[in-house]
Amino acid sequence: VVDNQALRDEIKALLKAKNAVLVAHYYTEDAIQELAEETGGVIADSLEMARFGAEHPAETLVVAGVKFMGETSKILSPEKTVLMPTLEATCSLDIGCPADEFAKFCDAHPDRTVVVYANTSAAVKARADWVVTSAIALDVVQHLSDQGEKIIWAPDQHLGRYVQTQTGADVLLWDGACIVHEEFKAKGILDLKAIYPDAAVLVHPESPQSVVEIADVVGSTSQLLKASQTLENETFIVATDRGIFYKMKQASPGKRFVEAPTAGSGATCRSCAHCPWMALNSLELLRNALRDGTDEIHVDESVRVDALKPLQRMLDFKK
Ligand code: CIZ
Ligand code: SF4
Repeated sequence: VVDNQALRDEIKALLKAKNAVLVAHYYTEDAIQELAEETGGVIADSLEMARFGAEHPAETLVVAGVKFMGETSKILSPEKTVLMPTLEATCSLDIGCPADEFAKFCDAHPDRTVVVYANTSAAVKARADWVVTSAIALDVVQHLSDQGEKIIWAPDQHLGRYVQTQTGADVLLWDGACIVHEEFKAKGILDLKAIYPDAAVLVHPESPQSVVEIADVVGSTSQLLKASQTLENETFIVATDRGIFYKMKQASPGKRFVEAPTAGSGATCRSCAHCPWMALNSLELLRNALRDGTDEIHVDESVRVDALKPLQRMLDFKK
């Protein structure tokens, strides 16, 4: 489309003029992921987005994703300007874990180490001992459990239960959920397996336990992407946001990728998974933010300093 092309050209010129780089999540629309690729930015999960943004020399980071990802970038790179296509893009996990209530919960269990998922506000991270993403959650909790530590896990109860099951750690769960992954249904996936018996089932651990139990591979977006490349199967049933298909198809053009159903009522995918907040990111809003400097992320300095500690712990752990 000509209009789209003009918009893309405008964004490319603005990125150069503002010494900015585009950091896009796997769940954003194809056009945004393409643009990140074409302009020397990155398409990544939240862990790699944060790392990339912190290490890149650009003065401005444009973070296409949801708000906690922009905040994480700002926490790690306070000297950089962090823009987002829209600050309205949030996350049900972030919403479901208000900082004041969470602080009370932690205060009531002072003997527990506080581990929070990256999908939280800066203020919640500031109350934590550790921040983890799904790519690193098992390793960190195993490490803590091996040292005899008892844990508070927040906010995603499904990921928390998965981590608890896999590590045997003593985990107290907050009761949050991702509205996208929580909708995947084991029955719908099994119906699809009947059509594609050789398919591998790839599941993000924010999905319910019954879905995790029928997975061939459970992992973060980056781990599922890797599995889609390394496994020999021709067909993959994928239980995560369909935005990931852009990279999966690009990496393995000969393979078939099928969206895991969320309706549970049969093999036809009626309401396929796509995060409504990720979907708010558009080329147009991205252009506006870059052009006008709107939708800039600000994090209170005292919160930032406290949130940096558990985040840095995660980044150092992985090295
Ligand atoms: O579901 C999300 O928001 C994910 C997978 C975030 C991330 O860690 O990349
Ligand atoms: Fe949050 Fe789920 Fe959307 Fe990810 S997919 S940003 S966890 S609501």
